[in-house]
Amino acid sequence: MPADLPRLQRQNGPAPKPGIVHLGLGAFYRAHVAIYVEEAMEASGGDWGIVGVSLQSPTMHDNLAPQDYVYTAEELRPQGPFLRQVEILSDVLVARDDPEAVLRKMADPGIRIVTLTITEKGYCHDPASGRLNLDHPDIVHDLEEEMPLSAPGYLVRALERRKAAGHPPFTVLTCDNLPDNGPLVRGIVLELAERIGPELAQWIASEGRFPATMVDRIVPATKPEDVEALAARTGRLDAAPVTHEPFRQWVVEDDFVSAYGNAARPDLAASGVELVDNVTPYERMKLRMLNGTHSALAYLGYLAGMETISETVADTVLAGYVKRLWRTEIAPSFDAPQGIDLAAYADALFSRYANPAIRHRTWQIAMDGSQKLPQRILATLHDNIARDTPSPGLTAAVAAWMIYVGGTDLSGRQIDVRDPMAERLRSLSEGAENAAEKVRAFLDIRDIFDADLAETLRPGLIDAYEGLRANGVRRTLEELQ
Ligand code: CS2
Repeated sequence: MPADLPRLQRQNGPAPKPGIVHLGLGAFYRAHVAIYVEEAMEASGGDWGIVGVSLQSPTMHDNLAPQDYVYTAEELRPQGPFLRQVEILSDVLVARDDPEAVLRKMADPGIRIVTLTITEKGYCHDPASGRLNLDHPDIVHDLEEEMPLSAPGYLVRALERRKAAGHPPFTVLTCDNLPDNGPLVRGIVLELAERIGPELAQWIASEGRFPATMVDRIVPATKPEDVEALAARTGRLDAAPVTHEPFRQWVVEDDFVSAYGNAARPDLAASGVELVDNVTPYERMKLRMLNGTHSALAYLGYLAGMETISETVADTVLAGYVKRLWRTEIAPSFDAPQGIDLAAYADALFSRYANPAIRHRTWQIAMDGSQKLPQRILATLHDNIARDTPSPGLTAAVAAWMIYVGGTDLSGRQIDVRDPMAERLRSLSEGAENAAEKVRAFLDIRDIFDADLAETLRPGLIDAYEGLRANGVRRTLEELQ
């Protein structure tokens, strides 16, 4: 890091008074929700400063504290970057180091919303059923101890304190790419609360609010070279900038805790948030059209030796593949939200993927596939089977995932697989003799595949797995045309 430069500083006066606690302070949130909230406050006021919480790592705190929690958001426009200094964070806490400080802040009546970007695995649920996983070690801990480890644990214990103090609950606003994310987190919180105290669960069920949301902006992980390039450009050190594409979308179900009246949420519409009664059609479109093809391109692209998403769509075979996926396998599987033309949506996605300024690594998107596959790809496969429509492209994507999590690429090199199930997946693959056995072993994981889906997918998956291993990615995909 270029340490001899002056540090970034706050420019617009003192930090705003907080109204939001955010769990899981990563690049996505800082490049998306935080900017919407800052713009809403600029437009209409209110106390909507954000206290960020990292559940595990002190890195974000250590990078941001010396610059008073301000950071640069670098919008990667094709004609060159546009810089914005974001000043909405008022503090960053590290839950692992000081859980009491986090609970105290979440219980403060000035906090009216708790937002979450904890990634799929942070919900400690079973991805196939959407229910709380009571065997998850953090949940086992949180049921025994008052100081939680898991995000659901923090939500329940903080709500418990608010109930005891006679304060209304906060609205829980999940911003993760999960299907029906609001009802999902509500179910998880209620299941945990029920075990801690039925009265608490009843209070949360009647007073709490868990609006669903659809969030969208491509935000690659910040790399050391991004920090250096920015410092060279501005002459100031920002240890934690974010880079992001120009596009953004946030659709929010307008259902916040009513006790706070007009102060229940920032004026989100003022910053372009779409407030709707039902987020599900938007969520389904985004998870299937964007995240589904992102994951497909990540596994197939990685196995084809491609480092970034823009490299995958610059290749004619993969470009043809993803366009066909949208047209023939994904778009026909669901009803578009009213007024949206899915062909135009797919064209826009293609241009977003092709932006060469965004270096979004296939390896980054390939992480945590066991938690992502069900809502991104398997739900589409399920609906296509019900409609009797073949899905050779999505099947090839699932086969590529199976090869990827087996831990060895098509040339025999090791893959650094990051997934909460990584060890189990690798040992299943290594313990099976041939493609057919490997596919069968993966399909038997009920946390990911339901039994009927597994049965129907098996023959096609074995063919695709063998095809990819024998002929490589490009030839296999060419043969699908
Ligand atoms: C990506 C998403 O990493 C991933 O799995 O598919 O982070 C994607 O970039 C965002 O959902 C875009 O809104």
